[in-house]
Amino acid sequence: MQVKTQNTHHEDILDEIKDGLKKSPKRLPTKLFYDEKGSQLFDKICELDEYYPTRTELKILDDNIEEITSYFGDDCVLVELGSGSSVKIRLLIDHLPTLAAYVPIDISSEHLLYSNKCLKADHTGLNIYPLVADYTKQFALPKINKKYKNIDAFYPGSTIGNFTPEKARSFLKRIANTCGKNSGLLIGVDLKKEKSILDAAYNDSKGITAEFNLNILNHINALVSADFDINKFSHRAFFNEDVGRIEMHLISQENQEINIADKVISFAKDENILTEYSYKYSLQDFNKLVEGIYDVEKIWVDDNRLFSVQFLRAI
Ligand code: AVI
Repeated sequence: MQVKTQNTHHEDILDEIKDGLKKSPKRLPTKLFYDEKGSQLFDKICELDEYYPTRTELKILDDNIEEITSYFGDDCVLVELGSGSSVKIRLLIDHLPTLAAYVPIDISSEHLLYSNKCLKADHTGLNIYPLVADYTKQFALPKINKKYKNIDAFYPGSTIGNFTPEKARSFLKRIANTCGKNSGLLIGVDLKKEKSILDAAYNDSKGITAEFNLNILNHINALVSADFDINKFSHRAFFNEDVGRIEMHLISQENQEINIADKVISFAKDENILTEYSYKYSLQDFNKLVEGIYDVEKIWVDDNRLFSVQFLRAI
């Protein structure tokens, strides 16, 4: 299996961190949640009783897989944006018997190689073209040495919600351009719902989401030799109904100064750092978001209308 690498040259993460901490309110790049520990904590979040998105999306896929895969058509190339969802991708691949090629894209080469080794073992004839790339930036698909009819992408988990709507639109435009006119996009989109359900999903009783949020500080300590003490910050997450998003923050428990490389950054007691947005959409909101880029061909939802899986077609 040949692995291609693109666009992952290290932009200066230190500058990104310092720039974010100069803003008011302070903020940190959401992508820094996912070091090894953070990825393990995220896997645990996906299994929590309160965190409904993962199991709900999987059930929607499982219950409707025949109909869902009929939208992909024969001899397609399946592009997976972020290849962390091996159960879901296996379900798709098992129901796409004429699949021409599978292109998993992930920023982590270890992750990509490991999950594809497992997949290859069960699907010996499958043409896999792993691509190490940051799919949130411009990338080019690898050259596929097999005839195919269409390209269809898969973007599960409602990760689209972690972009602001403006950035989500530019991201979707880029994916539609890269995969081409008439390409499909099967996407998971978390829906607006009662505030209490959303608040609980990001404030679980075992404190795993709090640990996940605080871990960003340990990751930064290791990355850029900073000296955050996670015991001096606390987790705060809530659904902001006015703007339709979960906001995750870290709250400074006291007045403190943090060294980050050659800089000293002051935090006042109760000052917050924004670490993540997770936008929730109504079906109408999401239709509006993709307008002019994709047509929404089909929407599947669960019985409680918590989550949606949508098949979009690039215009
Ligand atoms: C990855 N992403 C879709 C998750 C979400 O729900 O926005 C990340 C997450 N943050 C806290 N819990 C889960």
